[in-house]
Amino acid sequence: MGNICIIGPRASGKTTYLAGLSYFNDYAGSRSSYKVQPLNDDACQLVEMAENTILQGSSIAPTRLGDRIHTVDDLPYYSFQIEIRKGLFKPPNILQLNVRDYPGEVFEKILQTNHEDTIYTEFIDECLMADVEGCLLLFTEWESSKDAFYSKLLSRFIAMMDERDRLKNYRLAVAMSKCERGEIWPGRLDPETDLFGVYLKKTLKTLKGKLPPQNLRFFAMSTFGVLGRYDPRPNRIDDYGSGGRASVLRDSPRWNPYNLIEPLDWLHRS
Ligand SMILES: Nc1nc2c(ncn2[C@@H]2O[C@H](COP(=O)(O)OP(=O)(O)OP(=O)(O)O)[C@@H](O)[C@H]2O)c(=O)[nH]1
Ligand SMILES: [Mg+2]
Repeated sequence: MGNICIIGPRASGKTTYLAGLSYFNDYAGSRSSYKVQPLNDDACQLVEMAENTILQGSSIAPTRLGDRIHTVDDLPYYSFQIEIRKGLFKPPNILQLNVRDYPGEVFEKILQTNHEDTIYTEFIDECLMADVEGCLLLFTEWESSKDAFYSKLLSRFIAMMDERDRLKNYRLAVAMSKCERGEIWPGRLDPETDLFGVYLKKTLKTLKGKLPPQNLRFFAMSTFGVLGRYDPRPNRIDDYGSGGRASVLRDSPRWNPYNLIEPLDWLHRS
């Protein structure tokens, strides 16, 4: 099994994360080494997306709720087998990851959800279904207005977990994405204290106040990463033309993602 949902606001890097995970299908540059094998057509297309877009120095298009998207089933659904190894003599953690690529828009509207909005209620129902192990929640912005908004939004999400009896049996991996950014890169070592405890205090308090500690963990990750082990400059260029929300890879041959697998490994651990 391995139904995990990946959610987060617009432009938090969800689709790029999935493309990066698929492209590095045999990766040893992380604390664990891992292999990723696509199991359906959509998942195979993610590798092409990485090759034709990210590696070419372009940005992946936002996932949008357009005219052709009426239900969650119209959104891409990816299925992979992932094998994670932590050492030669330890058995691998093998998971089948089934995940839908939701647009950030549906996450941001959690507070406004009403029963007439089919796709929004379907989104919540699907994320909190009984066979979903947990959720990877990506954040990238940290202004205090965002902190207040995310905190309220997560209170609502947690209330909906409770309504569905998922409060005590649902894991939440909360990650700061794009952590190659200079001002937050040092905070990656202890993201709970040095990222969430500094930049998203209200959000942190809401989560810790309501969820069992064993089901909540904080991560920092970056699909783009930095230029090298001894070169901590971010491997990205900001694309200011798009309002500062878009960035592209700076040096494709030096693409080394940071910490992509760790949240999945934790979410799937028994
Ligand atoms: N600096 C940096 N930018 C990134 C990283 N990952 C993604 N991005 C950029 O962030 C922007 C948004 O990425 P997406 O993957 O489209 O984000 P999303 O969460 O899928 O957004 P929606 O589909 O709109 O919900 C793009 O310009 C990406 O190139 C990263 O690790 N570092
Ligand atoms: Mg997307």
